[in-house]
Amino acid sequence: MFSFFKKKTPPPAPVEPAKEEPALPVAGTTVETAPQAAPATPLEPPAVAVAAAPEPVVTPEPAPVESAPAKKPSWTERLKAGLSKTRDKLGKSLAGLFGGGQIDEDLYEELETVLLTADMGVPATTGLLKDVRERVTLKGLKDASELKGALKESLHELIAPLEAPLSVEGRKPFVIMMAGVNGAGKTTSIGKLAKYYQSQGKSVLLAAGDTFRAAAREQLIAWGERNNVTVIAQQGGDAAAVCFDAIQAAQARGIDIVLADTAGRLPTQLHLMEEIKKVKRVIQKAIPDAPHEIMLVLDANIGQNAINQVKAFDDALGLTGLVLTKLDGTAKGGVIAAIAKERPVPLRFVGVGESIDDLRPFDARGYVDALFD
Ligand SMILES: Nc1nc2c(ncn2[C@@H]2O[C@H](COP(=O)(O)OP(=O)(O)O)[C@@H](O)[C@H]2O)c(=O)[nH]1
Ligand SMILES: [Mg+2]
Repeated sequence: MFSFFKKKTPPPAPVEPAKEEPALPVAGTTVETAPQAAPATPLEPPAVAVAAAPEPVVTPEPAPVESAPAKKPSWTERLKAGLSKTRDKLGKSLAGLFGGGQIDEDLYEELETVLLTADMGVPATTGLLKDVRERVTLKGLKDASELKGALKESLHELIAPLEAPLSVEGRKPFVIMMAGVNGAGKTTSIGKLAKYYQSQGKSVLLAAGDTFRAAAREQLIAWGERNNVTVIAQQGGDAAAVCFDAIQAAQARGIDIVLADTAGRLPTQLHLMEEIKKVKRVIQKAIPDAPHEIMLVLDANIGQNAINQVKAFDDALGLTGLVLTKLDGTAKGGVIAAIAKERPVPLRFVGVGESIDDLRPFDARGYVDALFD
């Protein structure tokens, strides 16, 4: 099941980037997990497949659990359920506001507090209030019950530009590089995205670019085996080399999409930010216009911190897209409005759970409806 390519090259260059990286930065031993001849049922937990791995397989994170196949709730229902905490917080306060009575300054003040509490941030909140006021004046609204519609429209207008679905057409392979802090959901999202694209008939290859922790590599390898996806990994290699190898393998095999995992890092860890810039540069050596997508994965629970992360990673890498995970279980779903206002990088996907289909393209209207209705 495994094939090993031993590459007799000198040890890896130090992480500190030289001005010019070698054309072919290979190091360590490339481990490739080929798809199994008889594919396991997608999403089923691994049976014995992982036992054949060259090292003991560590499963650091719980495997995605498939929700009951019988009556699976629709995505809208799951989005709504996922956003329930944000909605509870917002909705409870808003229900009081929209209950009736006059639209007056007190009401606007309360609305301001509610929006700030949902982590929309000051700039977005100020902008939304101004917009709502204009709508109220324009339409001659008097009653507080009419305010909800105005707010929904304002919010939709604000976040609609974030709805820009990722097109993976026109490039082969289309290279997607993931970035983000530890635990944001990068590896999990790669698994979900691999399934998402496979279900659209695309072939996918994964690059185990989180080379800092052996467990991270094993997590991706185990996932790939379970789901019949090739994973390119290296023992003792560096992330740039793994990604380079993965792209070459994808080119050789006519693979449609390469999903490159990377180690978690904080934007304040400058040496690690340099390291991920190097990963990007080395990917460019394999394909000059790659990576075609640089995605920052954000945990919605971090609320307003998301803005700082988006700005820092965008400044360092030039982000082309975002994934917002864990909208379930957070009351901070309003952070989408803050991103739209302060650094509008397209929000490609949102995650509302650990199950494999809990990641979907962002739909601004669906989000607003799930929040208010
Ligand atoms: N509830 C929930 N958990 C998630 C979501 N996305 C990822 N996770 C969990 O977050 C944890 C960290 O994910 P992981 O992909 O390993 O993060 P990484 O360090 O960025 O690669 C795991 O337990 C995942 O199952 C999501 O959308 N909702
Ligand atoms: Mg990871």
